[in-house]
Amino acid sequence: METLRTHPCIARYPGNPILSREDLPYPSDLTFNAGVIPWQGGYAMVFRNDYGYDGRGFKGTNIGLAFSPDGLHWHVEPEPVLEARDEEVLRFYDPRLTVIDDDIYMCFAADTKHGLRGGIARTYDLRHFEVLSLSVPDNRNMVLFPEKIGGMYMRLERPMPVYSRGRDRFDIWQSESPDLIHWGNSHLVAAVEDFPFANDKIGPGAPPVRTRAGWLAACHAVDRDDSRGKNGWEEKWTKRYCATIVLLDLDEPWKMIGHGRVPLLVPEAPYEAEQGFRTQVAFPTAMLRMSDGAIRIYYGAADTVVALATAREEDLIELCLKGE
Ligand code: BMA
Repeated sequence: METLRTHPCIARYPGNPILSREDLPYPSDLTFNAGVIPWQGGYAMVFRNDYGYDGRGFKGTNIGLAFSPDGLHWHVEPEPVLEARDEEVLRFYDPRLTVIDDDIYMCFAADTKHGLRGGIARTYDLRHFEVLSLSVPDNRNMVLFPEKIGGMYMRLERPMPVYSRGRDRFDIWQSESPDLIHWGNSHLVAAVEDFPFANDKIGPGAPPVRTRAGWLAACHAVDRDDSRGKNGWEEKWTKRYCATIVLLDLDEPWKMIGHGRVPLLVPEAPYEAEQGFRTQVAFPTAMLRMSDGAIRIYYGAADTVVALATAREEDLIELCLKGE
């Protein structure tokens, strides 16, 4: 795979990473993949925390909660807010947050004894979660649109059809629901082959943001190179996760108006490419539209920390429309 470069419209926050294990008052090895929303005049974040690494695996995963006055500096609450304690569900992870009509929803992945499931939960305080729906396996990387479209709730998702598509040829789909419980009327939105720099799989990243030109949604796009050997803590890690961006029709969000044909954010900084558990990972999970025309993109870096990058909304639209 050729050398990939981060798009010039991206500026990494100089204070990266914005959250790491050192910030947590409870056991943590990896603090990453976070949902972020405006909250009570500031910002709230839920994030994935993997803990208890013994050289081979982790003892567990929980979801942590943090607050910030500016979205840059974060204070972590004393205890995690969610952890699976169930015979069937092994863990919850990769939370994404969306506010719809003043209600807060968290999409999450759930590893269960019988497959990977995508879930949606409602919360009023970010501490108590009512699970509304869990997909059939295998599905994850769900994100909700922040408003109903044509009277229906909308989500992007990433089913994993191993049997029919071959290993890891996974695409982005959209489904709709009248009540956030029953989902259907699904469409293919974007396929791996739409992204020349990906040869493996793609998936939704951040819940979409409304713009004048369409819904902007940051996604991940993966290239795999089996010659990549030891990277990070594992013996072998052959994938690279770049962030990319797509622009979807405002009224028919399964229609892609445009998308990046070059990556948006390539793991290059030391905390993305060199340090941590799985090097070469930039995994976007949240986007905020700021009042000054900037879009903030929060992403997991190296599956180890939470990082932040910004771009002008108009530059992201142009990138999608031109492809580069
Ligand atoms: C995906 C998920 C994410 C993770 C990413 C990179 O398949 O497991 O949680 O950040 O891989 O390792």
